[in-house]
Amino acid sequence: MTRQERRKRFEAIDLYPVITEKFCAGRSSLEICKAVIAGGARIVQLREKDKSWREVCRLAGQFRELTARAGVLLVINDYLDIALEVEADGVHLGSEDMPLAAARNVAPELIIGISSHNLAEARQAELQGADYINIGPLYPTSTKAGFSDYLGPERMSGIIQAIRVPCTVMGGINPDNLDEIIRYGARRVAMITGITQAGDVAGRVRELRRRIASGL
Ligand code: TZP
Ligand code: MG
Repeated sequence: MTRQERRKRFEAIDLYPVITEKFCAGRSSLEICKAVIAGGARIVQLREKDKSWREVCRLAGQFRELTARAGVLLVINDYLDIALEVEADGVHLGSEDMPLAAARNVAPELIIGISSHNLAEARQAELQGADYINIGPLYPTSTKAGFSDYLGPERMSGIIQAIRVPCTVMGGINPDNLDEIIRYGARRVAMITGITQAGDVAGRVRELRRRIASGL
């Protein structure tokens, strides 16, 4: 697939499940990947911070098999080399990862997502050519250490309105605060634990997608 085709499919996503095995409530990340696909997700991100390169690469290959079969986009967090190795659709990079321009040189056909924590960072990522921008954390969350400044729905809304490339929003989003962020304009919602810790993951994905779509 070309980058343009990938970008077009990215634009149409609603829910963006991000899978980290240690937040999967004792289940394997592969099992959770299968469940999010069964629930109708159109994209999955593999995000592993504590596993070896080899282990992440092995998991990424398994995620690729499942997602390719279902026509689901696959994005790898942090590791551009693994994204290329398994023929993922994209890579998600933060401020401590490979810079966007360098990643683009190496991988011209991948979509590149960039993390931002405020409007200035989001604008900079857009100027540098990010394919999408993640905004967060919106609310306190146990999965993202070292933050004290949470954006909340109003600042989130300001950033979404100021940016032209697709924005995803993340951080502490769950079924209880989803309506609020939809009211403030969120249309692409990324979640780790709001999905991976659900008892019925496929059912949770179905419910969240329906609620995001109904906000359109
Ligand atoms: N970036 C901003 S918040 C976050 C990341 C990776 C963690 C979100 O996890 P959860 O469980 O959806 O709050
Ligand atoms: Mg990173």
